[in-house]
Amino acid sequence: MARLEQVITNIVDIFLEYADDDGKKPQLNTEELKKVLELEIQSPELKDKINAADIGEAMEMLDKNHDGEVNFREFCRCVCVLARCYYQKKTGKGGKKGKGKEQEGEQED
Ligand SMILES: [Ca+2]
Ligand SMILES: [Ca+2]
Repeated sequence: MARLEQVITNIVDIFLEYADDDGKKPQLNTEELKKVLELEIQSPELKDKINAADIGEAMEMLDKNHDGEVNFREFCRCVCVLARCYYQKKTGKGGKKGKGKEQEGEQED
């Protein structure tokens, strides 16, 4: 499989594996979110970015529609935030505006 395809299928597979809601709409509750952040993110820089130690804070940051769970769309945003964080670290570019407050629908580049 091509590399980008691997990334895409991994994102979907990881989400579904941890969401674990057989039959129902797959969502990550607090416990599931904690697990996925703890087990699937190892690098300290990225762990810093999303505070898995304070899972309430992480949930608040990711749960954009405030239903108490992380759906796939919200999970994708999380991955995107982490990817940008890594990109910035690697290139020193794409400095954040608005002091870490992610704006819904922002598409700049
Ligand atoms: Ca679930
Ligand atoms: Ca939500």
